[in-house]
Amino acid sequence: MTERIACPQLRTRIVSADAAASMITSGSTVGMSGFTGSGYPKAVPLALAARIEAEHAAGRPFRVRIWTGASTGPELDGALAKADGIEFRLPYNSDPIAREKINRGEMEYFDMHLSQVAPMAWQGFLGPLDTAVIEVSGIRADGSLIPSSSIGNNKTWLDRAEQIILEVNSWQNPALEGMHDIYYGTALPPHRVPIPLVRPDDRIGEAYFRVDPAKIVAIVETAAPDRNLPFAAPDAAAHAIAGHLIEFFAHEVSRGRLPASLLPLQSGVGNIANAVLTGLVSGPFDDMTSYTEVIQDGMLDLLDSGKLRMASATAFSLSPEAAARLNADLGAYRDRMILRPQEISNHPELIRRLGCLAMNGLIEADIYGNVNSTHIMGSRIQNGIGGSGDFARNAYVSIFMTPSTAKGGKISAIVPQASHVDHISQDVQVLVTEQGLADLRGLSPKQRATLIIEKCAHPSYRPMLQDYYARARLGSYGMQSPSLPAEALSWHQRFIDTGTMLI
Ligand code: 0RQ
Repeated sequence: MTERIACPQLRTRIVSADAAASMITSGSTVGMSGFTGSGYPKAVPLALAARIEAEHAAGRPFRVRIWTGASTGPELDGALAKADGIEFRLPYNSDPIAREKINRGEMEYFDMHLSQVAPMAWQGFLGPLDTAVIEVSGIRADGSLIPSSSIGNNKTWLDRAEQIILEVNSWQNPALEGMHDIYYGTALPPHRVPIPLVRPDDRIGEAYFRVDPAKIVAIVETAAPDRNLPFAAPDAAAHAIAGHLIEFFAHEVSRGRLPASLLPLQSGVGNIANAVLTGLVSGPFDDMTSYTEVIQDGMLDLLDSGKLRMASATAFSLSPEAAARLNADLGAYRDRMILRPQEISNHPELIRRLGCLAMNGLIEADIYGNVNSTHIMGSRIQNGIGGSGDFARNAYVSIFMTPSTAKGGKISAIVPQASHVDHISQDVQVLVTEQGLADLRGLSPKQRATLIIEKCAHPSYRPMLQDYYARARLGSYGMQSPSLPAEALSWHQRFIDTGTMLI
């Protein structure tokens, strides 16, 4: 296993996970690798959680502040949250135990645009970073690091941290080497220059992380798999949404508003986004590219079908089956995939230049097309905004999609007023449910409302929305975006009180 560590000087720093965890102090800030269940450290966080539990049992407080790329796995967020060891978390969480702590008010959570994490850390807005805990797939003879299955904010954590703990994971496929593109040209204003990427397949950086070896205080060897959750098999709603979208793209091509191979695809997290990618396998578009945040199962299907020429992202987000498929034949995919730092995969400058087609999931949208991606009933966090804002605001076409109802029909995804807004109506150009697609480009709020209710709402809620909107048009204080403030959130209150939005 030690053959993964080709630098003799660094081999002397191999220690146990417990020894490495003992170097992390209570109250400190720890920047960990990890992005959607890929490339997160798997041994040190577990050892840290055990240490925290022991400290708590002895009556001593011990909590840390955790920064990552995005979500991670149960060994990191799950274990540390269970140990009540996370005082503060950024920038994204989807772990159920951590989610519960956050929603009980027991953990502070800064849910932020993923492209902004590294710049904000450099700007000094987030405070100092004490320790970096980074999974890599190997260490080269010159001490540079071979990244693993996600890049996320690792470059920034390695550069900014006072001390570094590395996990060298021999489970990671050695064929990952060379797939990464680490761009070292970012700077703070007034020294920023254009990022020299003009096509999704451009390589603008290096295949390895640079690191100051003097900062590496511990190296832990592991052989544990990434743990991503399986995707749900696409249901009828997902198929219908995919169908509407493919029809929309074909229409845009026929009108000369999109090239025949479309523009670089960005596909968000979740089951629906994954199903849409799978749907494109049987669509009419060839030679597609993707400039996105994660490579999920559907993206792999598209690559396999030959319809997708290449994919650029910051991480893999694959079900265990798809991860096995990729690992069995990684060499064959290698030249068609690039993993980059998340400040580059999600960079507004690049998304705008490339003209990405952004497709993201949502929790609810209101009749004007304001989108809530994060908060259930306005107060309970589901996951976080993730990269959806980076892409939505800067996309060539910004698309949001959802089943028209949730929780077996008890919740309408189209509501009079969103209970929380992540994406303002100006950043939402197309809204799709299984009922239909509303092309909102160039429409005023009242035109949008009519179309969204007609095309996207579920038949059991459509008459209720029509009734609300008709009364709002009669009784509203202003007529630009008619609303009845006392009633606008009553659907949510009804759900909280009775368990359904239906009357
Ligand atoms: O809850 O698991 O308890 O049943 O939310 O919902 O329908 O499975 O949808 O997996 O596509 O996720 C917005 C959460 C959609 C996701 C969201 C409940 C529902 C279920 C999941 P259960 P579905 P998806 C980065 C892109 C923000 C981050 C982002 C997300 C659970 O897309 O996190 O966009 N987005 N990143 O029951 C109450 C509602 C609900 C609701 C859904 N209205 N009320 N519960 N749920 N709607 C960019 C990249 O490139 C990756």
